[in-house]
Amino acid sequence: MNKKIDQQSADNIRALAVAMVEKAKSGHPGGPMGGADFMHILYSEFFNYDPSDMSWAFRDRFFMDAGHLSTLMYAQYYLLGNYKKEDIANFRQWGSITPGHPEVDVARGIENTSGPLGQGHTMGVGAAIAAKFLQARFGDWMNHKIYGFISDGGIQEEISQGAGRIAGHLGLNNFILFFDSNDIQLSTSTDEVTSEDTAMKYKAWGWNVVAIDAHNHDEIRKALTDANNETEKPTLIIGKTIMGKGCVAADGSMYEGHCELHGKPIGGTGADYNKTLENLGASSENPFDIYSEVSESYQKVIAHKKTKAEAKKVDISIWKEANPEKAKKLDFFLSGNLPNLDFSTIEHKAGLATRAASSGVLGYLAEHVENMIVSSADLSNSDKTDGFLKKTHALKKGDFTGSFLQAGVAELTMACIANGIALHGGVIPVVATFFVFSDYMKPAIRLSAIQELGVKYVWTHDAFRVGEDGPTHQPIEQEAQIRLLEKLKNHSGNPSFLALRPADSAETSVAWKMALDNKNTPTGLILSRQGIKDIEPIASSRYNEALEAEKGGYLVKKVDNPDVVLIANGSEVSTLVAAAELLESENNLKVNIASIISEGLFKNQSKTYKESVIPNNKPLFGLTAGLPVNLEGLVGDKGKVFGLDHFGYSAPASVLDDKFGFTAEKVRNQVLEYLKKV
Ligand SMILES: Cc1ncc(C[n+]2csc(CCOP(=O)(O)OP(=O)(O)O)c2C)c(N)n1
Repeated sequence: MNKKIDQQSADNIRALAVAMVEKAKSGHPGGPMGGADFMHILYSEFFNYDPSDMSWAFRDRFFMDAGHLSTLMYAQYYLLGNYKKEDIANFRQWGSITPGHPEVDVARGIENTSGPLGQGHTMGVGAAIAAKFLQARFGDWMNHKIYGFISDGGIQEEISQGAGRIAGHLGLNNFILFFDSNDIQLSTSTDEVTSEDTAMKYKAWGWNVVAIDAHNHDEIRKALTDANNETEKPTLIIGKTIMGKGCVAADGSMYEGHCELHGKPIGGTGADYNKTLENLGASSENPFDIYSEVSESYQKVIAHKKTKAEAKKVDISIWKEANPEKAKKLDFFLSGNLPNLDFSTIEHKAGLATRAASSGVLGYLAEHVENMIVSSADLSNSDKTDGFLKKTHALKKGDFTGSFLQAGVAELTMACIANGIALHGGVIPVVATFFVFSDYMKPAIRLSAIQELGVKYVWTHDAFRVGEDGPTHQPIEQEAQIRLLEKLKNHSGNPSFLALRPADSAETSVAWKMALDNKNTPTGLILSRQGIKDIEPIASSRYNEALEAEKGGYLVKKVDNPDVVLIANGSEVSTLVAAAELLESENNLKVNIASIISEGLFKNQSKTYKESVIPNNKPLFGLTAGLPVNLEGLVGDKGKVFGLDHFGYSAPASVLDDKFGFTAEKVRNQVLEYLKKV
């Protein structure tokens, strides 16, 4: 401990943050200046990781909530050798590895993408759950910590209620959240928008809460030491900080604590850029330099961390030798590979709702995939994740041997937790709710997509056939929204989401297979509430034929030279089968039917394949219980899509089918009308 060097290090971080924002002419200097002391003490004295092996599975994790404070992380990891000077000087520029808000980059210490306030620390809660899950199976030697960093904005975001409740309820003592409490936010000071007692709020959720002066290094040390020793509860360290700590005006007076320091280069505020750098011990000619004494000190920090990690790795290899079976299993979990699964062996009763078929698959997975956490937002008996739950038990405080997370009614929190579980690694997250409530999850789905995480979303009650519950519970426009993500590429150049709406039980088994095989993007399974007549196999077994869904779409009914090709996904495929029977028996028409489980995946197939399913020289008719746009891209200008263009109504599902025109008879008539015009 060297007071002078600690002060210099924190000041160096402040100066770097100020300089990065000034050069980029964009960013947030004031917050990082306040949080610098905490970061330096955390990273130089507490945070365990191996600088030569950044993706080491048993490293501590740092989950940033306040993504606008990315300079804080870049400056800190620059001192730790993960960035070069030019990276720091290129903050927020095209092609740089220091973007405006951090994106997942584990090799450099960036564990999560953050920016939308509130989600970052909730991902930390997810990572803490994953760590506890693994610890319960492999032993307490696996005692790494998950640190979170949150600001006033994140504390105010509604999601912090879900994260706080769940972390407290589960007793996540491995989660340590630092709250940079500077009482300033973007447009106002906090007292203009809130009068809550944040400490009491977190205490009420079962947290250990401590308030400190977070510019006082000894207080930071004590808080972190106590938090690390906590055995029962997550810890919230409320660190009082000063926005723009260290800023100086042109006349040499201090210029700290001002709202305008939050979000613009300090040269454009009452502070003076050069005077501030000078006050922080930096040179205005070389503002991106690491001070020589700080550099020396950090070399020692890096060496010490390596030595500590090496010692821990020796302990781990001793454990592995003594526990070869467990070690093998642990390595397998961490590899991200799947065990051998044979979905063809899952038997479904006839005519199941696809949510019920999914329940059967989940029961199979509960017996064959040991590292899955399935979660439901208080709907497990409706979304049928209870098929999994029946074979395990829920996670609870002090007992993480189960594999089910009862998230309570908190869809967004649950989805963010799933992102955090995926980011941690070693555990596959599945989250479930009604499809209409995917609306409550959108911000997290978007981050699953950006971060390229293999989260599995299970959405049941997929259409107006929810029935009596009425328009609030009947999804209409949701499929169109989710399918938009299939059209949006991630930074690896792939469709950022895989949306699967299976047509019957066999396709549901295949959809689950596809979901598990899809490790690099999120997958959504869109499942029916009502029973569906199974599709008849054409030649072989129904499951084998349904495997063609892996190409995104295929023909479930095939004749030579059809008069019309009918197109749908999900339960509308069986409606088309019923309509086709009428068209063939009573109207003497020849009909093909295509089941397109994922438009995005289908569009990526070869032209020849696509044309073998949806020919461009035949009349095309699409049926969807959602907006017509769901199928317009498949049917094209010459075809016709029958869908809904209004919200649902409260009535029994069969009545709605009739009123909305989704009976076999009415669909047949629609097809005939259409054929008259082509
Ligand atoms: C969900 C969400 N809403 C709004 C914003 C825009 N935004 C960025 S920072 C901020 C408030 C910043 O206040 P605080 O969290 O206290 O950070 P500090 O001022 O201490 O830097 C807002 C509203 C955001 N990033 N995320």
